[in-house]
Amino acid sequence: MIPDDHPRAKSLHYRHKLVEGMHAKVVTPSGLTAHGRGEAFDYLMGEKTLPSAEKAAEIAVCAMLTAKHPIISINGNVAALNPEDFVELSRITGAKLEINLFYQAPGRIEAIEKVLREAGATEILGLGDVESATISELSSNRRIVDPRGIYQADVVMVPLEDGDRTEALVQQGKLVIAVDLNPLSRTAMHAHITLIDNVVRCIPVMISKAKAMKAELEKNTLQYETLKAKVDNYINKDTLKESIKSMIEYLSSRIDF
Ligand code: PTJ
Repeated sequence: MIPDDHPRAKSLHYRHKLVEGMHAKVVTPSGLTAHGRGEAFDYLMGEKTLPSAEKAAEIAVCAMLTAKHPIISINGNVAALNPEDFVELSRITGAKLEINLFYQAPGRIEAIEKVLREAGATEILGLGDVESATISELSSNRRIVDPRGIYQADVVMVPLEDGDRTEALVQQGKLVIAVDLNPLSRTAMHAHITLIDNVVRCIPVMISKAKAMKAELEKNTLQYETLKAKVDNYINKDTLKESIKSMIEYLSSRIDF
């Protein structure tokens, strides 16, 4: 039980979700280490969404709304942290949810499916109900994909990812959107659009941007061509550089504590 007035209540709350998720087979034990690494980078940015992440979130939504076949890849950590947000983002953008795991173990896919259904998901790919397809450039378990999902996707969102798959998906000509608190990770550097932020903060930001853009598209005050142009003109390296600068500035501001 975490007291509400604990100075780090929010952070402990999410940590607790991961531990519970691990007991329920949703999270792999290595997921706890990955979370700890993420927490450390989150400290360096003051645990807030940076302006560069806001910008990347906007472009990511533009890419999803203009995609022919967008997919959101779901792993154990995101299923434990904020499944409702991913279900909502999927509903608003039309990007389907596909479970894709690095660490496969009996019962994990079913445990994650249960969490997603409880969060309101109606259609979930990657359940193994059809013969799987393979991403030949990959040797990890992530190579096994759903032929109706990641295999044929033009835009793939990979929140909290390991580097190999991002590189393989890029090699396959797909546009990759990553969420990673570490601006120096291979995923962050190889993706086309990287949100340097915590998934629990930036998915709600994406949802509100998607809602606003869709309302404008419906009113004809915004055109799909404009969204496409924003994606084409976006330079991910600038986002990475800006986020690193923000971290340095934040750390410098803390020296006189
Ligand atoms: O559920 P599975 O089997 O698919 O496995 C999922 C993990 C996350 C264990 C697997 O993909 C993995 O090992 O990932 P890595 O290589 O540890 O990379 C995870 C990256 O996510 C690191 O760069 C972390 O800094 C970052 N990260 C951790 N927590 C968050 C995060 N980024 C955004 N939001 C977070 N909450």
